[in-house]
Amino acid sequence: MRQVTVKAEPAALSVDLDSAALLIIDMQRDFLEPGGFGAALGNDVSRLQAAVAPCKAALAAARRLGMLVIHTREGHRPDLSDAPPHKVLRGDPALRIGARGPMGRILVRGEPGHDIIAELYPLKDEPVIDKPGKGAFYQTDLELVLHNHLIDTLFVCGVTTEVCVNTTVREANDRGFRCIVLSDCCASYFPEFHQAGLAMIKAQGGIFGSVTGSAQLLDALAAVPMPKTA
Ligand code: TIU
Repeated sequence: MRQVTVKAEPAALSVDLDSAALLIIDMQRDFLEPGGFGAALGNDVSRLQAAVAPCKAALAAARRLGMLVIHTREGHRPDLSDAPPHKVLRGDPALRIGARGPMGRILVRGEPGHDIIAELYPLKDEPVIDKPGKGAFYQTDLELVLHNHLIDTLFVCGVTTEVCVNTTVREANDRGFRCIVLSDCCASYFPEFHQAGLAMIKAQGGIFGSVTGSAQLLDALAAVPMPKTA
């Protein structure tokens, strides 16, 4: 047990780092870079850049302490058989899921745009969960991976705050996982939705989870010794 106290809202939390994981949601080129899915939906993708440096700092701290780090990616099979037709048919046909863009086929697994941005690229031993939906538990083995690692608490980063982060936090909460969302490690194309998305999580005594910042997490982790290597 490596117990730390993390300042958070609505209240400070005691966390055993050996039962905690860092979950980084959909920090993919398709959402953060021009020419991908986020841009195809009409968004200003530069708004998501704010989350990159805080995510990088949280990732470095988690890796230093040997915490489990899990990455997710939203995307579909090349034949789109796992993509609901109404999701595919939305928007301009030239910019739909499966259409060719500057980073390959939009939101399709194996294409350059589907991959995680270089700054946060997963290490070989870090699980990457490919998910067809917004929630990271839907039609994936994330819950199994967490149970096998005896994880009960998730520090959550990623994009976008009100879409894939919120959906995943709600799914996690119903499955008994405690979520601590790192506010500056998340971002939205809509600043007001970012704020509202965080407010919804921590309202009512933390109805879906807690919210804190990367600085509060780094403070809590600063004094923790690195794990003993075998
Ligand atoms: N559009 C939007 O805000 N988000 C998504 O479509 N997916 C994720 O949030 N990852």
